[in-house]
Amino acid sequence: MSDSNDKSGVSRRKFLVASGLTGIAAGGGMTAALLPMAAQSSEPGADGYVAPGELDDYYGFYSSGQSGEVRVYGIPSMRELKRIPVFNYFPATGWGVTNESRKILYEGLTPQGKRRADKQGGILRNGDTHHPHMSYTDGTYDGRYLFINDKANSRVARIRMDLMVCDKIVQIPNVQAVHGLRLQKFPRTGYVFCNGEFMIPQPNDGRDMYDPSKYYTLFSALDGDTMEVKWQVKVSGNLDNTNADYAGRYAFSTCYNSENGVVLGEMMRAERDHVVVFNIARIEEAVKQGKFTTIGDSKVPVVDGTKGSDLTLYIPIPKGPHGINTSPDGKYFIANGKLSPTVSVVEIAKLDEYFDGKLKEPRDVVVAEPELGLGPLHTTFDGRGNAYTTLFIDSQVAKWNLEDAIKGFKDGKTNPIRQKLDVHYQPGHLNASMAETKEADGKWLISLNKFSKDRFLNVGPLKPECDQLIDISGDEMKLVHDGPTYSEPHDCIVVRRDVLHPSRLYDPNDPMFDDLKAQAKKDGVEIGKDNKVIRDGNKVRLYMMSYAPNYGITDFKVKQGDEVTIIIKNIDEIEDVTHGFTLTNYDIQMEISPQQTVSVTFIADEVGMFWYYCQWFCHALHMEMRGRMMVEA
Ligand code: K7E
Ligand code: CUA
Repeated sequence: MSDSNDKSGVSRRKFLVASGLTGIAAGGGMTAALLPMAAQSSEPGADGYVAPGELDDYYGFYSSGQSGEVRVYGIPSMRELKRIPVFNYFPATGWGVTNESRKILYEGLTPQGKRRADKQGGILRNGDTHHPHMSYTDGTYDGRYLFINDKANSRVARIRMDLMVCDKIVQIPNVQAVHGLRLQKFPRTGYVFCNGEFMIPQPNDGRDMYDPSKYYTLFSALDGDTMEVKWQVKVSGNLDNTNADYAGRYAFSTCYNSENGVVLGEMMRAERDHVVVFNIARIEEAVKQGKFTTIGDSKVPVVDGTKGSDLTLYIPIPKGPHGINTSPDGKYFIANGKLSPTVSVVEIAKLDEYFDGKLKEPRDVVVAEPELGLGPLHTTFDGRGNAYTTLFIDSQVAKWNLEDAIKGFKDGKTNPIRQKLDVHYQPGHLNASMAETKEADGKWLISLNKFSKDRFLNVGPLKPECDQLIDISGDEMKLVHDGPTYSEPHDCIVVRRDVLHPSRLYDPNDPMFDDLKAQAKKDGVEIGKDNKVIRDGNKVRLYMMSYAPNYGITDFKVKQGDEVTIIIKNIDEIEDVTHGFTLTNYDIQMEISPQQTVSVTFIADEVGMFWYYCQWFCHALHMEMRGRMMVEA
């Protein structure tokens, strides 16, 4: 079977439009009404319509806010394809239930995080994902990993793109609320940069908590390969969003609380806050030379990047800047004013000049500051020199031209604004196809709107958000689709489908199964060949296979109080034949996809007979796929 993610998208698309038009000709008025844009437009698929059975051209990877997961969409159809559990508990797959997922959720926690998790049965229950970003090689997506922040419990997770499952989670020490997250784009990822949003007393052990003048926060760099925190930078003010250049030299973060306030009024005082630029090479050098401290029980090197340090540059920016976005040509970054109607354009080459001592004033790096409208939050790009900025208060997306903005900054009259499009309503992030890479292709733009109000059937006080699909391939932005999403994707990236080559089955030789194999070897069992119950004191390990519609073991007995571990390999090799294991009234449920091995451990504390069954519909005899556990007193 050929790879469905190859570059045949163009021909599929042509076929789609051709068949759509045939349908109109043959089917008369009804079909034409369903396909209005296809009939009018010469641009293939400009309506975003993807016919049944057809595949999308792009993947969308969405965060999910307070739901704590990552969602996978097809773009432009806006069809939701998958939810990847990360910081949440997810019964359908057993995330937070299986031994394998619980290890991922636990082992990267800080000592404080482990103490918290221990009190709650070994997991933290909440997550708040904002910023999903895919690993880079040479300035574009390489399809290895997706990284995502957790603001609620200050964590960063990594998702393997071959399986679309999370394989590592680390809690960042010495910070609260990991918010902004972006990746090193060159030469590769490399560093995962993340912002601790809130300032806290350091160490946070009760000593300075009533003295906010002692609070500060840290910018962290972790290694995307090992998921170790390599270094942290102490900063002045707080940290909101972050981004990196395309040369591997700088990262930069917005700050909305340069006042170091702890209540709203204090945080709003200054007319200008700032962007702090991190000079990566200088920070690495300082760490190498031992010019760092550590905080509390953390061993992570912390360098001083507060105002006056030569590791950083503080650029004054009006007022409470939020999003920060690098143009795909690598020349500029844009800080979005939020409380100021302006966005500030910084020329990245001028950062070199500043750090070389050739520029005196930090503001000398700003080359444009166009006024776009009320509440600019985030900006994206089409790869043709245009930028698109969400205006939260105006409920609009503003399209503007970067070179004209720079010209206008000099001559005081060139107007960079090309178009403003109403969106519905209150947009936060927006992202265009491949816009976070040097391969920005300017086809589709998603506006992630915080409020849907009247756009969908009323479902009570808590309503979905409204993510809108906008065609940006032509001179004018065209709104083509409303997509409801539920609490609460902040951000998404739109990735060309040929970047990714997900597996169809698990690979039984994947190192993720090594721990189970080692245990099985000690027990004299071969996973996937044997169905066996091993007793080891009061520990019972049950190894079995699943294959539609059977479990390898349909009856087993244990004694009350035994610690029981169930290890199941799904030996089916047919794509999409997923089995499950649900132990009724024992609150256990997990997924076993083809060629996957999973395990779950529990105490058999309730005496009696308990059915287990397969909860993923796998076969005509799926209802019959079950067995009994006997727990003897
Ligand atoms: Cu909601 Cu990126 Cu967390 Cu802006 S952030 S809107
Ligand atoms: Cu196996 Cu349902």
